[in-house]
Amino acid sequence: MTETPVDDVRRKAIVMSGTGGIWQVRASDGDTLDISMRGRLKKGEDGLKLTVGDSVMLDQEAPGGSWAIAEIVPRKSQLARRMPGGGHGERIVAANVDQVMIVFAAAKPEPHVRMLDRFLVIAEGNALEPRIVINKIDLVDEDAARERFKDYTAAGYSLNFTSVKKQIGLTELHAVLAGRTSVLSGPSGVGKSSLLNGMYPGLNLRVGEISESVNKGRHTTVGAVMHPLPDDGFVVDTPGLREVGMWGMPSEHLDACFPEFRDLIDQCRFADCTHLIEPDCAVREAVAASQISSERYESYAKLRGELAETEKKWATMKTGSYDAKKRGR
Ligand SMILES: Nc1nc2c(ncn2[C@@H]2O[C@H](COP(=O)(O)OP(=O)(O)O)[C@@H](O)[C@H]2O)c(=O)[nH]1
Ligand SMILES: [Mg+2]
Ligand SMILES: [Zn+2]
Repeated sequence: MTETPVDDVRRKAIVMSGTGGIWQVRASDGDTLDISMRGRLKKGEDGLKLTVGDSVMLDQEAPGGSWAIAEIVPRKSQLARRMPGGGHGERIVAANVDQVMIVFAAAKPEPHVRMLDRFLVIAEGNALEPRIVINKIDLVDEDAARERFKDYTAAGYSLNFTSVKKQIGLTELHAVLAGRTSVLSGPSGVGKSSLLNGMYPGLNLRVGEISESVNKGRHTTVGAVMHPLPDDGFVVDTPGLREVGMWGMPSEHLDACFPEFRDLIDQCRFADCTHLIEPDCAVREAVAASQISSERYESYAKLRGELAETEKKWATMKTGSYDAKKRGR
């Protein structure tokens, strides 16, 4: 059963969690180790900072000695939190992610579609496939719940409707997670931990924790934790995902983050159409003809405004007036 190490002195592993320079990694033979990085890597000379989900090579300084992370294998994808100005302050939430599961409750707490759209844009902006999970359907009429989220089906998203309490949709969701690395996101209290426990009883995650709102600052520094699944997949639990911004995204890229807009963008009269005020805008025409949901369009308009605001602020900082203000304090 045990996989042979890559060679006598090197082993392949995946980073599961990490704090204060000590990383918990899972070797390909299933061993879990608490280890640190070789000094050379700590400085990030290859421009990569280690994060949960990273695939790494371990080695031993001397035969029989302790293992350390010697190399980070290039990522195939990542979920990043970006700050204005490109690389500035970029923080990677998780690496090698296959899909982002966005979990909302059908009720308790009431789903906010504006917030759902924000989560979708974060995933789209990172070129990751989002999927939507609507949990707690035992609290509402299932048909009404499907009707309520029909804009998302129309936009091309896959939805799973679940109830941990009544054991609805768990087998389907389980199949979606198997063999893949998924980031679980969504507001607190929607049942993310309950869903994972329902599908994988061995995980024993704490339910009903209000960690996210109470200890926000602390939890964002602690960061994401990855759990291995019995069927070869991984699930990343990220307490702070709500804080993961899309604020670094250039505002002109936002339209492409709404899949139902994509085919129309080229049909606007102006190549740089913002889809807010221009004449002959194919996106607004589609909204007027009810081919695009006006709710989704409202989300777009609101987020576009936010991104433009951030860009303006950032431009002011760059020109030095921000520094001048700071010195004046
Ligand atoms: N009625 C109902 N309650 C649920 C369901 N799933 C979770 N809950 C409850 O919702 C609360 C929050 O669940 P939790 O898993 O901690 O949510 P998380 O913050 O998203 O991880 C707990 O009291 C759960 O018992 C469900 O399908 N139906
Ligand atoms: Mg939880
Ligand atoms: Zn347009």
